[in-house]
Amino acid sequence: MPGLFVTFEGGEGTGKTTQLKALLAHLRAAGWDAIETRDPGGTPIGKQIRGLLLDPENTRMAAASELFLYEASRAQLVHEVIRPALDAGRIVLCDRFTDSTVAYQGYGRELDLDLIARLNAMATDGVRPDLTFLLDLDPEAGLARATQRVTQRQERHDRIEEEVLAFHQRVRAGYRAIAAAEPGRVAVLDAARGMAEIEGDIRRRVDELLRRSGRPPGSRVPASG
Ligand code: Z5A
Repeated sequence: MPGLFVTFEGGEGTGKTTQLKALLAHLRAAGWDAIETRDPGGTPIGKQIRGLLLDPENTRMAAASELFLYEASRAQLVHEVIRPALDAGRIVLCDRFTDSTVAYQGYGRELDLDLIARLNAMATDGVRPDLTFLLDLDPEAGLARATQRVTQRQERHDRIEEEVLAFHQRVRAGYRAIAAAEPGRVAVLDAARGMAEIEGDIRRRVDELLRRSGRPPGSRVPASG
């Protein structure tokens, strides 16, 4: 695919959204044709599915229902947003993607990892991230950040945030296993550091990837690797 696909992964409150937006601003300022999206969400259908998934009132949702809803939202996102943008040579920055399902439903809910791999393959239809930033943080610290934000905005924790600490610890272990299995794709970042330091690491990695591509800003990005 001619575009470049970069995903941001990690547990609650690790700073994914903050870092994605900072990279987007940096790339656009440098003249690159970059877009942002999120999984779940990112499409009108995906927004409706996201509402179902995160509603804290949905306490009786079965683990299999949860898995299929995440995959349904992702299939729509790939079909409607990600694949067309990559085909057009754009840079796509996505807040969460397939690794979230492996970490949350596979390691967190302890669903079958082979089944998840097959569903991810079906939902993405061959679209895979070129580069993934994994923001790694102790779940207690991440949940504390999320709680602070929820309190400031007078919101409620969502259904997944309300899971017990042991769940979030399994999710972190899952992410680390993914990174260990795919070190070429997944860059692990210590998310306990200051925002500016993390931002610098991300910029350097992406700028280097773009420089190696040899294209001037604003032009199409050739396939990586
Ligand atoms: N989920 C799943 O189970 N399966 C799947 O397949 C997928 C998802 C795709 C989606 O929520 C939920 O769905 C998620 C996983 C599950 N679980 N939950 N809940 P989401 O992605 O929309 O929400 P989130 O992951 O919970 O994001 P978040 O809490 O918004 O966290 P974040 O994006 O990583 O962080 P942030 O919004 O950038 O920052 C959080 C706060 O920390 C904010 O006040 C920042 O100012 C602050 N912050 C950020 N960086 C720093 C640093 N470095 N130092 C100090 N403070 C910081």
